[in-house]
This record gives sequence, C-alpha cells and structure tokens, in this order.
Amino acid sequence: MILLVISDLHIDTGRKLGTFGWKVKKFIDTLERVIEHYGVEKVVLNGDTFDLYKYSYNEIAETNTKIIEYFTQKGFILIRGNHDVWVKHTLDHYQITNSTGKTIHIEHGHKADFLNGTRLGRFFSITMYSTLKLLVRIRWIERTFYGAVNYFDDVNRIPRKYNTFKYLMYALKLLKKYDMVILGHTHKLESHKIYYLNSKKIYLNSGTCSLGRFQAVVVDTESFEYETIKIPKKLELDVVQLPDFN
Ligand SMILES: [Mn+2]
Repeated sequence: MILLVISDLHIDTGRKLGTFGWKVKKFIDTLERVIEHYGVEKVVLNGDTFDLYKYSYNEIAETNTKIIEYFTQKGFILIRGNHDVWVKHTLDHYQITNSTGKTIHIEHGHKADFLNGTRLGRFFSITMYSTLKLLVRIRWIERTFYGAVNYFDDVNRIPRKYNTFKYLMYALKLLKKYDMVILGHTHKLESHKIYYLNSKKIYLNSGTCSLGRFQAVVVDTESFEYETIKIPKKLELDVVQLPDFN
C-alpha cells in the first residue's frame, strides 16, 4: 500500500497568529497532485492538523468547513498532536503491519517533550499563547512573533526550536519494537536508515505543511521504499518536480 503522511498543518482561523498560510484550494490541489503522482492509497494526518492553542475547535471549524469536509470525505486518518488533543475522532497513533510482518508505527511525537507531552506542560504553553493572543494586538509584537516563527522554521537553518536529537532517541526507543517509525511535530523533514538490533530500521519525520509549504513522506508499506517530499512556498504546481521512490 502506498501511504502518504503529512503533519503540522496548524490550520487556524486565518486571523491573527495564523500559521497555516495556504489558500485551501491550492493546498488541496497540491495534495491531490502528490496523491496522483505516487498512487497514494491512504493519507495520514500525523497531528497538529489544527492549531488549538490559539483558537477553539469551533472557531477553526467555522472558518475551515471546506477542508474539514474534504479530510472526512476522503477518509484521511487523523492522529492527535499536542495542538489538537481535544479534537474528537483522532487516534493516539496508527500502525500498519505488512504481509512480511513488518510494522510501521506513526505518531505525532510530542510525547518526547515536557512542554507538549504533559498536561502541565500544555497548560504552560496554552497560558503563554493566550497572553500572546492579547499582545499581538500591538503591531511590533505581532511582527516579532512572525519573525520568530519564520526564523525557527527556516528550512535552511539548523533546528533550534526543537532538539531533533531528542526525537531521534524517542524514535529509536520505538524502533526496538517496530521496523519503521514516522513522527512529526519538529517541523523538520528527516529520514534516517539505521542498522539496529540486527535489522534495518527507518525513522522518518513528516516535517510540516505550515507557512504555505508542503512537506510529506510517502512510503510503500510492502517494499519499505520511501521518499521525502518538499515543495517550497509559493511554487507554482506545474513546475513542481516530485522525486520518485529511491
Ligand atoms: Mn506538535
């Protein structure tokens, strides 16, 4: 089965503090182009699909009916991230075992850190965001906030916002049990092939579809071939070159 995993869309209300940064139609067109190119049979939304630190689900649902309907209609699998732990009908993780008995484990990955993985940590984060929501009424603070978001998410920079080593360690722990682990949360697209415990293990990170970018991992669950996909912001669809399986 061909599986596409995307994460960290951070769909918001389109008002202040929004980080999705996509026009819904263009996002869906991009997604469909990728689905068609690889013959994707199942799509997993690996957490932080919605940005509920800043807005309530109702607020987000009201302004995003089209995209939510699309996800439901297509039967996409919805995994909980730290930003959307409150969304109904989401899974903690998702697993697929192929015909040779190899298992792929997919989860958002926030359980690896205190600030997002615990109730107390989330309470701190949410308090911080509610304060920020009031403060961004002041223009220079809003500008600084977006400056910081863009800085930390810059694809060309070595990750600072998240210590990706921590997530790699978390993935290794899961890889004792599973053959492939796919996390999100760090907004950094990654792929690692590791020879571990006498077998070949793979850790992938699905990156992010926020700030108008499209990042994803596509996996053939039978052959374990995979590819990372990275479409930069504002690139016209007809010039996008999608890599083939390696
Ligand atoms: Mn997250």
